[in-house]
Amino acid sequence: MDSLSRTVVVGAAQLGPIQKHHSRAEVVQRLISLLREAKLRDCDLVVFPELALTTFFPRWFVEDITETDHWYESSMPSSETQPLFDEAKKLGIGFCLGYAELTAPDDVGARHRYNTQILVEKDGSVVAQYRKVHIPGHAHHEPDRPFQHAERYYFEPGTEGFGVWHCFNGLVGMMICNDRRWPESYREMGLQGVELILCGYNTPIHYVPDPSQDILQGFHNSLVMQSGAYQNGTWVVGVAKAGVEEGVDSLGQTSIVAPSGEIVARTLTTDDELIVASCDLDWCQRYKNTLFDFDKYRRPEMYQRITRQRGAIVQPKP
Ligand code: CDV
Repeated sequence: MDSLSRTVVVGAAQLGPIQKHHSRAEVVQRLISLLREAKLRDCDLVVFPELALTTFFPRWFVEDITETDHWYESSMPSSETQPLFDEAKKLGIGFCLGYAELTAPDDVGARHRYNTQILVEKDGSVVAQYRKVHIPGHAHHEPDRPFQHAERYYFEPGTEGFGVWHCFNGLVGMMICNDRRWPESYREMGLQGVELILCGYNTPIHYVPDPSQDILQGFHNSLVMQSGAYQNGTWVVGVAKAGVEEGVDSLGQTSIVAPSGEIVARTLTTDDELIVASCDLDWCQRYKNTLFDFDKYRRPEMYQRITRQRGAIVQPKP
């Protein structure tokens, strides 16, 4: 990382499947191997997928949610994840990690469950935590499905929105998986000047509510990240947990997308695989200061004008 050029060398560390019987210790060793490879390739920052410490457990439904507490992290780092933090600090590499978070009891004794990503600087300091806003899937058991996607049972939506943080010589934001399909995620960060968006995902190839979308999974993944990057003049790093996990085939195609909307690096496998790109954060200004000069060209006063007049804004579902 060069403070004059503002180039950040980013590693997107795709993971192959994590099966149910794989222990945290085994997974953390895989993450550490990827960190070491990233060091050899001069990375400043390594991005891991959504729920990178466990199998994608929302594919199973259980009546008593507390039986699933072992899939969640109640502290970060914990004794099991501390070796990852130690290794990253020793190597002088920052990282972004997705995991299931179980909070400490609040004022009324309730514990909350979030789909979370943490961002750690090269010196080991925690920059920020982001909690997934757009929670897909369903909240109740749907026995006719070949597999569940019960994220709405296992996670509450985050309430803190889409922040951006000064770190890695730039302005960095986070989102998680389904967030990447929503223009609002990028725009919220774009309006704050974001230059690098980090996103982990688990995307089953088979989309149960509409299987006609299965063949389009790769296309839609690229479509949303490329347009989000271009329309907001930002780098986007999308990192998959890929391959056949507990019988469910998931998309790879981990990608690093430039502010031009071009994919500059993409994985070739559905295994553990590191791709690397030198991300020049000053490249963002070429788009932010020209076609997408928000101050000059955006027309916020026009947006939602008609829908507000007609009272036709779609309200969030309870
Ligand atoms: N983990 C996810 O958020 N997955 C969704 C699937 C369910 C569509 C995704 O947007 O990839």
